[in-house]
Amino acid sequence: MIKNIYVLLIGILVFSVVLAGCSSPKTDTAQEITINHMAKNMAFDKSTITVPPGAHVKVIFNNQDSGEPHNFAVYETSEAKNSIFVGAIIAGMTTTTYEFNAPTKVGTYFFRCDVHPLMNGQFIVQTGATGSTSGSGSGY
Ligand SMILES: [Cu+2]
Repeated sequence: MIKNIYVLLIGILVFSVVLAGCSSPKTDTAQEITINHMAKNMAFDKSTITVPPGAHVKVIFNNQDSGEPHNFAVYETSEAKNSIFVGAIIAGMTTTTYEFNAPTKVGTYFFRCDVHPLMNGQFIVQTGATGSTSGSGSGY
């Protein structure tokens, strides 16, 4: 009988912990951002991409250059030494979706095509950003 009470108490304890876990505020849920990004005529179609810190970023990447390999990669700086995300190279004409998490630290980072480093731009992490792009992009 005493043993049964212990089992019941442990049951209540486990249930309480599970319940507490479920009701805690979801402050750590990453914001989902979708960006359309295109490579055409050996250039990207935008020069800045702005997202909120720690966002889960989906880049729908459309390579419009027939037979030409391009990718999308994000680095800490324009030296392209420390990568944040390196997308697989795809030959045009193809569309692929890249997914990665943006840095949690606010700042101006760098994106480029690894095959054609002159195709590049700024990847900006900004508090309150909703996922926006601007510019006409650089290339060859
Ligand atoms: Cu390229």
